[in-house]
Amino acid sequence: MSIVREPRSIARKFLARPQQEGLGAVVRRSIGRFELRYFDPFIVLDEFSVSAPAGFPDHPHRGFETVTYMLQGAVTHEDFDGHKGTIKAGDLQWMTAGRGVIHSEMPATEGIQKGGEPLGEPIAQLGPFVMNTQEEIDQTIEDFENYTNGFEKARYWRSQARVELGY
Ligand SMILES: [Mn+2]
Repeated sequence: MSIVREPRSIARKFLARPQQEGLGAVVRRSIGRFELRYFDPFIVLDEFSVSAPAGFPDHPHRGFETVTYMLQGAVTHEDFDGHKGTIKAGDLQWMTAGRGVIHSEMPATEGIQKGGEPLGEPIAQLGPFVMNTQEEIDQTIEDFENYTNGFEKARYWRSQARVELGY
């Protein structure tokens, strides 16, 4: 572990404005917005404050890990591999998207989402997919659309949250 001996100056300040995400959800994105595209190893840092029925229903990920830390309330995670669980204030969930996952995160009261240690890898990102090259992004879209290479279970799976929402 390194110890910071010299205070570092603030390089840049900007406002993480609220933006729409998921279904009627609003997030304040700091890392991952125009002013701070990447902050290795973090791709996105979202702070969200969401009440039911808003949330983040069924959506895909590939190529990175998500860490969700709850400050207040609770959020229920479901994924197409049959994992389901609810995290509450003070709980942390770490999910490895690996080569593909579809999951839902519903509903949350308040939380924060971020990723791990510096990787120094090239990054190609398109929405919920984070890879190293544009070719891999293109392949991911193809896999997602054709339910292949990790997205096989996406064809028929629907989260219970989504079924309850009726769409
Ligand atoms: Mn997600």
